[in-house]
Amino acid sequence: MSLVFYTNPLSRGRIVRWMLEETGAPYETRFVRYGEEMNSPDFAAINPMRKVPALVHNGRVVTECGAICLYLADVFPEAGLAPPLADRASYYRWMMFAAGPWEQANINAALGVQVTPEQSRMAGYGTFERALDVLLSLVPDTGYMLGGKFSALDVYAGSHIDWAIQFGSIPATPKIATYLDRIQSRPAARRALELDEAAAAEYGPPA
Ligand SMILES: N[C@@H](CCC(=O)N[C@@H](CS)C(=O)NCC(=O)O)C(=O)O
Repeated sequence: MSLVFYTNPLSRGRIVRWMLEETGAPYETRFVRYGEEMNSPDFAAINPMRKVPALVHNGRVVTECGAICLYLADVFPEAGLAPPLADRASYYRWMMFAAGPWEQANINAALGVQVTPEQSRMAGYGTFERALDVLLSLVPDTGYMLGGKFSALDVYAGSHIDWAIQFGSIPATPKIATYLDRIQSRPAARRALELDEAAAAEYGPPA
């Protein structure tokens, strides 16, 4: 079994690192520096978008954080990170919501892109406010986004919520902070953070 993780420690790759640590599977990390290395023909052959993260599993490439999380949950079922097949409606629904509408809403807000009411009909996320309301409706008072069991949705959508707080897009209410603490205090989440923090100075973005 070969599992190679291409990432930069200061990137969305942190989501995938956490997910990899949750699976417990052994993997090799190859750090990719921003700029020349990420735009090199070698890396473009893996991800023509020239972005991290990317995963190569037994020669097969998976890119896009959300897709990688779904993929890892399926490839390592013993880790119990995906609900049973018959019970995946909310799982798929909210993974895709976080990867599509929410991500676009958040990035546009961060870039200062405002959509008019007419344009919001065409924008997949409608308005930032509505997308945010929906995202935050996933935060549970107790347990996890899908109920009593932690899943890849907590890794992925939980990371989006954490990043939105860090970027100043949303406030950290006590309920959100309690939920984030619940998921981020997991041993796998802590290990993942330590690994990326340790590599950040050497491989982080150029000054
Ligand atoms: N939609 C992609 C986004 C990946 C992405 O934008 N990665 C950034 C780092 S967080 C990147 O590699 N940027 C380098 C560049 O564009 O030069 C995903 O979810 O994986």
